[in-house]
Amino acid sequence: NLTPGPEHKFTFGLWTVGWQGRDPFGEATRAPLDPVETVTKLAELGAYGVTFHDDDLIPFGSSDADRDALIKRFRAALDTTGLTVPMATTNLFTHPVFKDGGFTANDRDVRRFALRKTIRNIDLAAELGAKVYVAWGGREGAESGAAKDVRVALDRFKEAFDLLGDYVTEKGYDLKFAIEPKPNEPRGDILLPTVGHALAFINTLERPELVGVNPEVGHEQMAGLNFPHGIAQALWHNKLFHIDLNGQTGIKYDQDLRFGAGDLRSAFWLVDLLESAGYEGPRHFDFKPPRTEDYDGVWASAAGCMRNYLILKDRAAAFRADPAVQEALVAARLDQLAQPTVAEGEGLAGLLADRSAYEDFDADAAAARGMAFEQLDQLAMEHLLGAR
Ligand code: 3MF
Ligand code: MG
Ligand code: MG
Ligand code: MG
Repeated sequence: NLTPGPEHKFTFGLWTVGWQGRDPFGEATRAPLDPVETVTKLAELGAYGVTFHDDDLIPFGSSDADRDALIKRFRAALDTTGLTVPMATTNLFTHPVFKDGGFTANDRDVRRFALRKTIRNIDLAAELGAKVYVAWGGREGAESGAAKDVRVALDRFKEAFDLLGDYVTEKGYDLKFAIEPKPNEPRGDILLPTVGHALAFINTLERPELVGVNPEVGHEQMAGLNFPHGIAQALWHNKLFHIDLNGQTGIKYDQDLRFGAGDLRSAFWLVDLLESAGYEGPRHFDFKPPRTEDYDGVWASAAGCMRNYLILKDRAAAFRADPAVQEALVAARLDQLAQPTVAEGEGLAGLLADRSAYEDFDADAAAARGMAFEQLDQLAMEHLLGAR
């Protein structure tokens, strides 16, 4: 079934299909998109939900009356279409006031403003039923050494998440936070640059259970990392609270290609992982339809994200169901990897007493065993290419 529907939990940011194509070298190539039109169109295409930064829905500096009116017509569109809002986030990067960051700006008044701006949108997120609040610290970073005392900035970063955790707890909101790592762009270097950095940081918080990660395909690949490996570790820590799906071809600027474009093999292993691990969160697309496209191209690109996910899901299921693959997995000894190295009951003493583990172990014979990984990987390739 390659037709997207709400059961697939596909979601899109207002800022994705709404990207007007402004880049560092060129002006917008598309007219602004009304959030109500986005909601209507995404519902038609089979999406489950829509996500937004505060400023995507309510332009920065709007009056309270304008804000209320904008929220009201957005809500009406959600009610009409049945689209949900599973996640919301804060824009702490566009306005020049955030040029040195939000939660870790050197200027204390800017940090206090960033917290208040976030809290205001958290109230709206909770009202709209969001379960996850994403925090991408795009401007939390530096271009030069002495400009940012990173250890002190991390104190401020922790302070911010501790305060936000206090806030949602006091309010009784059923809302968790997801930190979105990115190595660079727009800052020369961004704090919490990868999934691993973010996971370690979360352990220092007062309420670590409230905070997980929102990894983005392209962001990890910009750092040359294996995205499915990062996702596997986030899942292993029970910290995959949300995900940003898109496409990227290697270490370069943040391309935000439609999902499935870019590194296709990595996308295949990612879908295989999400589906076999039972990830239940939204499949959220954070992509940018290239600025070459008009609105027909934008909607074709959005539809392509969902269709590519479903095609890959189908290919991954066929791969897992193939008896030849199951044999190849055994030949590659995945079943052995699943066994504890020291058996239960055997204990450390058993290992130390086992002469076959060391004194009589034939390292050369073990070294001579092939791992049979190439046969296994070729089967995956053939499933991915539709040759099996
Ligand atoms: C930038 C991003 C962001 C985040 C968003 C939080 C503008 O590279 O990926 O998109 O995803 O701010 O959801
Ligand atoms: Mg991004
Ligand atoms: Mg990106
Ligand atoms: Mg993102």
